[in-house]
Amino acid sequence: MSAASKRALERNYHKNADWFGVFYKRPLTGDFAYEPGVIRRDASKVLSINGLYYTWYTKTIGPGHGFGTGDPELKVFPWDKSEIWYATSKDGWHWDEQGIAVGRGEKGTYDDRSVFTPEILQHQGKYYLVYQTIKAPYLNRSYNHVGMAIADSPNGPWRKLDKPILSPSDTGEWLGDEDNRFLIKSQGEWDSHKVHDPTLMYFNNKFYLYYKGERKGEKTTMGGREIRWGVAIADKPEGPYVKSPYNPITHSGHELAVWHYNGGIAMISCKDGPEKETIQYAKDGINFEIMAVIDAVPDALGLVEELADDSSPTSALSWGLYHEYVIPPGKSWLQGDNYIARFGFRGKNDSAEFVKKKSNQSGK
Ligand code: AAL
Repeated sequence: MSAASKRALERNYHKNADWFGVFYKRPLTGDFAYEPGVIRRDASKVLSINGLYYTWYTKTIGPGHGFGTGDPELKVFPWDKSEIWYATSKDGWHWDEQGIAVGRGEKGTYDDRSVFTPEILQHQGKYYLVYQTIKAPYLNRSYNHVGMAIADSPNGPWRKLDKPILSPSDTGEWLGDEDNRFLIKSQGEWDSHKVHDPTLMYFNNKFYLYYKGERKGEKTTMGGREIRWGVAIADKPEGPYVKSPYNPITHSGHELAVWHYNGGIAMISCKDGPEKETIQYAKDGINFEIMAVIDAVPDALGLVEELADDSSPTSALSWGLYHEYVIPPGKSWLQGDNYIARFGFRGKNDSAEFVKKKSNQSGK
């Protein structure tokens, strides 16, 4: 038997068709239609509250200029100098921007430069926003942390916690004083430089905070950037969050979307790493196995919370939000815009011939 066949059997390549499917993309109307010069990106999950859909996202104005411009006030990345705004929709197609939810902190606070890439958890009548934070000045070696804000209504007001709920491990050591994140004496742990893309889940009567880790002296591996994910667990939503001894729990995924399925946790990853663009499942929320390999996973998926159900592992992906880049000719992505659009997902169960077969069986 060939090495490939041994691998195929070992990894169940002939199974799990019900976890497979195809993404498609559609534009949105209203305030999520593309607006030149405006960046709307990294939408959170979509919550359905009193018949209205809600989502939270990163919003800034104007191009990024990268690091080392000599002007510390110039925007570095599209998500620099960001605020977290929110929008609502009656039908999931036409969106109305409602305003700012969480802004940057006062000068000198841990989030005075940027708050961005939010995720939302609704729990026992309260709303918890988790998001990335940066303190000025924004340098190559700046640490990124995770903040939290709490509200009794999706329309706010939001009360920020006075310090981050999650921070990089700050292990490893930089080499020299040049503002270069690749010059290191030692890399330290997998999340020694930044913690990103927080996703808060209530699971097994505890709060599971999934997050991406970036490392000092980041290397390139067989799957590209060495990007890994971990989980930190708390008994209370405000924390303290304790990083799992099992971390890292993935070795891939620039952004992950996470949902409840069949008493466990499922997730899908987009770019970066040897297991990028896979759907994975962990009954314990920690030990993930690959269930499917998917093409062209859109960027920064915002799933619709209420769609997750146990009738199919991919119901949660039926539709949701993601973001597109608009890069002016001759310019780099740094100087481009982002707008939020809508994805759909056709699983095996949605294919026409399957639906026809199903209806024949049920005689409907
Ligand atoms: C996004 C997310 C995080 C990164 C940047 C903005 O796609 O992974 O938020 O920091 O890119």
